[in-house]
Amino acid sequence: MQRDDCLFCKIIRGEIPSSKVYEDEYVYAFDDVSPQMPVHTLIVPKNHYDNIAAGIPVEELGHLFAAVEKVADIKGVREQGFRTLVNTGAHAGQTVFHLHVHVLGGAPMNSGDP
Ligand code: D5M
Repeated sequence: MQRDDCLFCKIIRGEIPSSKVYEDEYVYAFDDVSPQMPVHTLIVPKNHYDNIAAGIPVEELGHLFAAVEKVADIKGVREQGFRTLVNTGAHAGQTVFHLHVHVLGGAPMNSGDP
């Protein structure tokens, strides 16, 4: 299920443009509009969940994280390594309330990096 008023649901539906990296039956992946690293891609489930603490079924969660490996391959960061990050709620600084996995890489990261 998607939401009419959700930014990432609109991206999945193609109503807002995005730089697509990968798509399958369960997930859509696109480059972050404000990259924090040379590689910064977001992977979202096609069904809407506000965040990882909003009842996503384990099967969909599996598909979401299975896509991390595919995105890392496509973006060429699998060998060097990369960071995956999921912000949940206010204290974590979540700004878009559609569950998304950040895939960050392309350069060595320090403790202050995202
Ligand atoms: O991260 C939300 C992320 O979503 C943040 O890194 C910017 C990104 N963002 C916001 N709008 C867009 C569009 N339109 N395209 C691509 N990326 C976008 P959070 O974990 O919620 O802080």
